[in-house]
Amino acid sequence: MLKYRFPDGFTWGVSSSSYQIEGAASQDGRGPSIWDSFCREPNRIARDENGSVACDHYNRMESDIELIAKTINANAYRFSIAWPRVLPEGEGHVNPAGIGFYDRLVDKLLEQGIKPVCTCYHWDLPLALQKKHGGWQSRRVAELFAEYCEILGTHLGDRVDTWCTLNEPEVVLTAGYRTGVHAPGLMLDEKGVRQVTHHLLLAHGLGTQALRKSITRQGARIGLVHNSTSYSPLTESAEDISATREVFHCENSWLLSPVSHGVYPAELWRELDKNVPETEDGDLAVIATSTDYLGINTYFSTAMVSGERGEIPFEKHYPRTLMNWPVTPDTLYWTTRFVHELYGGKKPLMITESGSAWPDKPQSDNGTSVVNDLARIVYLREHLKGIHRAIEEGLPLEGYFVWSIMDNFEWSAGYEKRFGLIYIDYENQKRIPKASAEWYRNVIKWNGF
Ligand code: IFM
Repeated sequence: MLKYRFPDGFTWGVSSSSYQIEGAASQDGRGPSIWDSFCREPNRIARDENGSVACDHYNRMESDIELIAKTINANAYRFSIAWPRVLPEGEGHVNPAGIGFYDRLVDKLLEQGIKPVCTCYHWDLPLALQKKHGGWQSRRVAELFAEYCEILGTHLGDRVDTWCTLNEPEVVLTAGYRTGVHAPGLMLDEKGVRQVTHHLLLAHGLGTQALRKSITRQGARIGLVHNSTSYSPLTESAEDISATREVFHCENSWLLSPVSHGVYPAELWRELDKNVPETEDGDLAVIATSTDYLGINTYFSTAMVSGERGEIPFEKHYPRTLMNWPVTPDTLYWTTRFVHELYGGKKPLMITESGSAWPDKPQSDNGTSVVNDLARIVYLREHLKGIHRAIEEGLPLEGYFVWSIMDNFEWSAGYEKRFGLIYIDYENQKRIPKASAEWYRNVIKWNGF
């Protein structure tokens, strides 16, 4: 008997991204990305690791997809396209082998009965665009992103089920252009960072329009993937909920208000004063181009109460993952609820990433290697309860994607932080489905737990 039953047709997915798993960095005409060059700078990445081999997914794609189908039976797979694989210079010449890879990937997914969910940009900008234009500092790159999206739509738009324009613009601009801990490693001033923000939002709008124009599959959906800065009320008193909603809005509205309502928050604009970005007439209408769903990535939330105490220092009370992120399962319920109330309207929502890193290690069980990642199972189970509550209360949440299908290159943290449902032995590229893969497979099979 299931205690948590999900609606028929609920999307159970798994997620990945190109630079984190593909490897094959200079194979078949792929151009360099900003991450290839960033990883070569000493001390940028833990142990000076890089994604040039990663999970070698580029060369193992067919068997990887078969493994996903066999061991997890997910009904959707969210992957990203490496822009420099398709357009080695970021513009101009299309690399047939690059687009061919994604063509085969989409076909393979469909053959295995898995919906393709395609992210156009998950951070691996062609290096040529960084060198020539300064990356997202330039409005031109937003326009070139639209041209790239049109190429993707033209080649894959007859089969891809769901499109994500950008993955987590907030991380791109904060880590890439403010703190410099991600490629391209810049530390711009306030005005520079706001300009990058505006160009990313514009890229999302222009990319949406380009996809809309070029895709032919009936019912295909387009949306943005936003990583929410999440807050949950410590108690469910009306005061705590309303104080938390307010903080949530402050932290997320500068990206989601323009996308959902076509305005930058007036208060933020006032505070920015001379640091407001350069914009052109009509930009906000482009940014707010209608989309079909909103993707949310959330990993943890901060507990809030009303009144002077505000943010609660939860650190002491919660277990932490290997990322040192607190385990706060109610983030999924509250994030969904606040996004819906503040920005969603009737729009369907999907959790496009949720997951945890643990120090997973294979053990021998009668000669077979197994990975007993019980902490991940508990994490998933508790988080899915939040999703279930959101659906029970009528919030339009239609899908959930585990980050990640397999262990991978966790950006500046390198390979140590393992997020996967499938363990990767980087010495020999052996794949070992973890216990959590089997647990998730059963959730999918029963459509609940
Ligand atoms: O690995 C990342 C992913 O690329 C974007 N979202 C968060 C994940 C975990 O840090």
